[in-house]
Amino acid sequence: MSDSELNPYERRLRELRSRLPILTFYLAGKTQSGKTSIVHALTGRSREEIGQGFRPCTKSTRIYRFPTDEECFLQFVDMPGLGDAAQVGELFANSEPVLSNVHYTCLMVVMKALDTGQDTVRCIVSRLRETRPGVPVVVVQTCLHEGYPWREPRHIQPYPFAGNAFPATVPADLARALRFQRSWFPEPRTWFAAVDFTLPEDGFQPVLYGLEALWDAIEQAVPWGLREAIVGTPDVYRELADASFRQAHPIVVWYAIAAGTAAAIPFPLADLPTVLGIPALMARSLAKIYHQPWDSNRLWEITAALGFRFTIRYLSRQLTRLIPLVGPVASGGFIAASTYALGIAMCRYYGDLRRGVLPDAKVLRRLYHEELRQSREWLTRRIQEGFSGEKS
Ligand SMILES: Nc1nc2c(ncn2[C@@H]2O[C@H](COP(=O)(O)OP(=O)(O)OP(=O)(O)O)[C@@H](O)[C@H]2O)c(=O)[nH]1
Ligand SMILES: [Mg+2]
Repeated sequence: MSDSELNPYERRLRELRSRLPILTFYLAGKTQSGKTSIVHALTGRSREEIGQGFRPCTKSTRIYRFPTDEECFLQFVDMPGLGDAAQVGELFANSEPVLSNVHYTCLMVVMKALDTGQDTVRCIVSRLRETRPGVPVVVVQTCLHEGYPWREPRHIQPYPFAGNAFPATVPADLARALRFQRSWFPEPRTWFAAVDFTLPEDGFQPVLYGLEALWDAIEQAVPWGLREAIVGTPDVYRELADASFRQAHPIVVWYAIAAGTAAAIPFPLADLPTVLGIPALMARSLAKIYHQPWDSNRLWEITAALGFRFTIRYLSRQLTRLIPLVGPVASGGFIAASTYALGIAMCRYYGDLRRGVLPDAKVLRRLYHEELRQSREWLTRRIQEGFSGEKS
């Protein structure tokens, strides 16, 4: 969309984007090693959507932004067909346009558990260690069942691959192969996860075997609260879980961070018009996901019922006084948490409408206040990151 087609709030949001923190995963691995399957498992998006979503970025990279190109707090940079070491050297330099935002970076190395020919991938890791030693590395070992001696589609339970000392339930050859691959990466700030992300028709249960271990590795490598941002807290997820909510939740997180960041820009530059415009933009995005008509009057009904309008008006009047008292980041955190809680209430509202149920104001208020309380701390951390420079 060109700038002239945007409304003033959208235009301000576009300007604000460069300040929003983004987490970048570089995916390094041979073709067919399972890179796209990992993006699918982490984001819940279908393999087709992800395949179409990857755009060429540089000569040797493609990029997939999540949840959308515009509303993005996470991006995956796929490095397909890296043939030789010379290309690897260029890679990080060539990717600088991707790295213009304040962000966290993590290299995810993907290899089939039984594949011992990994020279290029090993070269990528050592090159990265030289140029950017702070970047954490997560090594993902895929296709575990290729190392099972039995024929039937059956995984080892309980999941035995968490540490490096595998129990006797792991076939000896598979254990040896996994340990051998892990021995290539002795440096600190390296985490490992063994997974088998099969297709439903393969007959294995669970289909995403090892996903918990992968999340654990990611949370240790990049303490960003990424899982929370993608799927929500267990409470909110239990209450609202459905396909639309999975789509909607990361969008809500993005708007919340955007609103908080706009509010936290040191006064007198604090971007209040953007803060005030965000609820409408967020509601419009959510209405689309829930296949509901967009109607701004409805939005003002919900926000009034929740006390959200009061909060924002109050804050915008008080910001001059609040910022010196609690600081811009804490004020931003409060705005972010209010926006997040409003977004969650809207998901409930639109979800009810879609099911043909009349939304209950009491339920919306309860959700709003619960989420306001629970989300403040982690959203404030995200905003803090946006203002404190590059992390890795
Ligand atoms: N059994 C099993 N199959 C997997 C796993 N990961 C990926 N696959 C399958 O392997 C094939 C390739 O997976 P992708 O995720 O597309 O691999 P990729 O690295 O993105 O491949 P390119 O984009 O071609 O480089 C697909 O058929 C996947 O279903 C895994 O952990 N276990
Ligand atoms: Mg792929």
